[in-house]
Amino acid sequence: MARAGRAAQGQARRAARRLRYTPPTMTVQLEPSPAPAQAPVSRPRIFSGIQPSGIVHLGNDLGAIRNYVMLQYEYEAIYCIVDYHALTSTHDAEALRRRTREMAASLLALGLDPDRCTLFVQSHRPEHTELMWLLATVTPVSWLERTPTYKEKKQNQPDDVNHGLLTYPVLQAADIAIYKATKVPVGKDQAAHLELSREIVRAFNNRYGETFPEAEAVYTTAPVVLGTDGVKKMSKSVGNTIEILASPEEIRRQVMSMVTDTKRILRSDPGRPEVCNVCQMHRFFGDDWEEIQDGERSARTGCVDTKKLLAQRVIDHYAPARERYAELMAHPAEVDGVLEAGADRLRPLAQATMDEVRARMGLR
Ligand code: AQP
Repeated sequence: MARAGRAAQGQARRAARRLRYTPPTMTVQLEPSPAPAQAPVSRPRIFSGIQPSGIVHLGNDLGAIRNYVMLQYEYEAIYCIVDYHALTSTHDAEALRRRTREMAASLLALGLDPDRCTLFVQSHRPEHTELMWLLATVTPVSWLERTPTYKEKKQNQPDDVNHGLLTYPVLQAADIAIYKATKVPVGKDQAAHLELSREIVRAFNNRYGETFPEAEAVYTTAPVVLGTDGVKKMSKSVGNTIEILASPEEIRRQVMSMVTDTKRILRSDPGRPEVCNVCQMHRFFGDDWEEIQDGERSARTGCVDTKKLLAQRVIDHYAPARERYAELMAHPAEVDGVLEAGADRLRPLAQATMDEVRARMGLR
């Protein structure tokens, strides 16, 4: 009886368990399961720096800034006003402060959008100089001494051959490496510097393990832009610039001072547009540059006509930017706010790289 009772209890428990188990009811017919969710696609990071020179010249825009603007839509773009670099030739504190803001306003006026890119001032992220020191310890002095710009600067400012002039490329390497940027929009005049940056990070990676990518240059279609003298690279320190945000009168004066084909003496002489700097610049300011070149070649047009046309086109092209620039300069707090927000946004990135580098080098 007792055995029969235990058996009955066991049956009851099993029945109860069966009752508790309610098979799930399929209320919705499921579609085939979707592909696994993907992480948001992160955009490759680019970095570029520009000196706070106070003026933006045609070389800057054709060689680099046009690309800054275009690439901000495609990349995670970081643009830096490199005031530490400027200290190698500028020692006027007030001028440096003013020019830094002017450069920021110029870049914003030319199309940088703080919602699409990060614009900041180099000295607001002091990690740049810390990394520079660490990279300096893997950089042979001979690499720096052979840099063409160092040789040039030594000639241009013989009374001020400071250590910063020599170390300049190491700071450039640090600027790029600290954000692990993989691309660098620069003018073709910077090709040697960028190669040196790649060599420096390669030397670091070889010694301490793969840490930094070797960033590649991104060039515009423009060659190294020649100055108004038609011989040297357009450059502030040479004084052969066309200042694109200057007044129309100033732009006209600068363009009209341009040296054209030196062998074309008379108006009736056929010109050589392939060596004429003015004809070459027309390529960037209209679709009719071949016609313009043809006019020069056949002496249908004179150099003065071609220069007047170029001056007008440069003035017209930059008129909206000139207006925006004036507005921004009338609201300096807004410009400064963009720069501060930019430096703040970059803090975690810069600090993470420094943590990694210090650990690799045995500093922590
Ligand atoms: N002439 C140029 N042709 C093409 N690209 C140029 N860039 C400068 N000049 C030319 C590009 O502009 C960006 C900013 O460079 P930077 O800050 O080195 O330029 P900068 O100081 O305005 O150059 P300068 O005038 O030559 O300065 P100084 O006289 O002080 O040395 C870079 O991407 C550069 O390639």
